[in-house]
Amino acid sequence: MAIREILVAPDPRLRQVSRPVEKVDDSLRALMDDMLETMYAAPGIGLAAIQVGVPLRVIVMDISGEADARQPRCFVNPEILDPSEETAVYEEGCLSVPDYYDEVERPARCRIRYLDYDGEEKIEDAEGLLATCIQHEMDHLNGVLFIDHLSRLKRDRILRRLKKEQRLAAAS
Ligand code: K1U
Ligand code: ZN
Repeated sequence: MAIREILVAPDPRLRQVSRPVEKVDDSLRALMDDMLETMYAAPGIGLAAIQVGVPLRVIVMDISGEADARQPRCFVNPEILDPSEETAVYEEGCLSVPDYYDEVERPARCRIRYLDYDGEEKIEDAEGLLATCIQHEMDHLNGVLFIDHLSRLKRDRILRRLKKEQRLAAAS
């Protein structure tokens, strides 16, 4: 297993639409293992493959909040079904938008259809943090960042700050 580099906005690779996985095999499981290790090290509660530069429809997640009782989860080719009319607001962060958190409103509940780590099809009802996190990660698979849900003023300010930090880091 290996910790991979996480892409930071405004890296244009984060704007790609990821392609479906054809087969859940050992090489995909190696990618998911690396993604989990990268997510735990960051630390974060979710990660989409495109955040480590791989444009495949793969998400890993652990929303347990338990460092000594991890509950890693993998979602391959996930689909969101039946998003609720009712919405919920959650203060989101993103490993590709470091050091910024803001409130985003999304459907409060949804159903998720996906393949798991072993390639088994699953259907699951999601609410609370699971619903928020899966929708945030699904956005990544479609080239969308959580800052796209904010005002243009806020988004431009964040992107300016990130560009400046990257300029300074490259110069040092
Ligand atoms: O970049 C990502 O997609 C990961 C992101 C997931 C997420 C967080 C909050 C709402 C929706 C989606 C993160 O994990 S940001 C870091 C974070 O939330 C966290 C870090 C350490 C402990 C607890 C939470
Ligand atoms: Zn994110």
